[in-house]
Amino acid sequence: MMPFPENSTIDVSDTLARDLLRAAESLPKYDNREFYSTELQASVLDHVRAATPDGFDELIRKIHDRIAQPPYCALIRGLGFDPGNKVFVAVNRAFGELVARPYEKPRAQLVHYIQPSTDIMSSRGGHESERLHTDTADWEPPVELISMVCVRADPAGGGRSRILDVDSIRSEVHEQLGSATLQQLESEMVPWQLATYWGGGVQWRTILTTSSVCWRRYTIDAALDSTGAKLSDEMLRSLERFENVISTTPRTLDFLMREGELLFSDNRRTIHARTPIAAGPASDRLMIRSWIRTTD
Ligand SMILES: O=C(O)CCC(=O)C(=O)O
Ligand SMILES: [Fe+2]
Repeated sequence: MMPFPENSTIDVSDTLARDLLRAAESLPKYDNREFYSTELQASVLDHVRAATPDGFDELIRKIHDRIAQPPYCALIRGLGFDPGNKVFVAVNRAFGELVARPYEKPRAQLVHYIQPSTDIMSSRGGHESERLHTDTADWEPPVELISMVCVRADPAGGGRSRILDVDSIRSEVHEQLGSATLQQLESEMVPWQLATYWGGGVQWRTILTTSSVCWRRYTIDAALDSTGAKLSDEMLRSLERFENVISTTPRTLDFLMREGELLFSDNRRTIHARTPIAAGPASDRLMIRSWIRTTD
């Protein structure tokens, strides 16, 4: 596997980090629930940005540039984060509206707290987050952008981040499975079970396009179960082989996020996972994530 590419990382100066943190800390404390308001998100953005508009805008522009190029993600080092998540919300809101499933503690909040104790087990073994996937594959359309900050890494070095981009996926599928399978995955639609809080139902879409990927086997299986819809044996075989290719390719990025590092990834052009955490709920690993609906 490959390390995170150095040219997709961004280092923030101490001065910029300090100015943004100070501006965020001068705001009142907001409850996580209040951040569902996109107006509040925008006012936090305006306030934090106002501390140093040029520095802030340059940082956002750099992140934008990195996400637009393969491997469609960016790792930002050196930012300082407040416990009330206002720096996090401000930086994220510069890209669009922060969105989440309806409020429900402990897992569903506008700013998501990802901890081993609330991980979802996979019926196929391990945890769902350990398989490469698209986030919100059960939304139509799935969110465009994911942002995640590491508050505490797993002390034992588990929970390494993995990212695989669509260009690498397409090349691997082409090389390992051939052009007919690549074409099949671009043209044959599969059903996706939509979340009950969006009214349920099923959306049909392809796994690949020339510039995007959507993958979460669990969501496809749920749709097949709920509708009784059938895919051809050939397509089912292609899905197995696809999963095998993506889970074994050496093109996957593999890296450990450290405290204070912020990762942005394009949820349409990458799939991601994390490695297992041996101590399970006993690990105090904490990641904070948000989903961003962009307008581009
Ligand atoms: O824990 C992580 O690093 C990522 C988890 C994840 O991908 C998810 O919960 O969707
Ligand atoms: Fe995820």
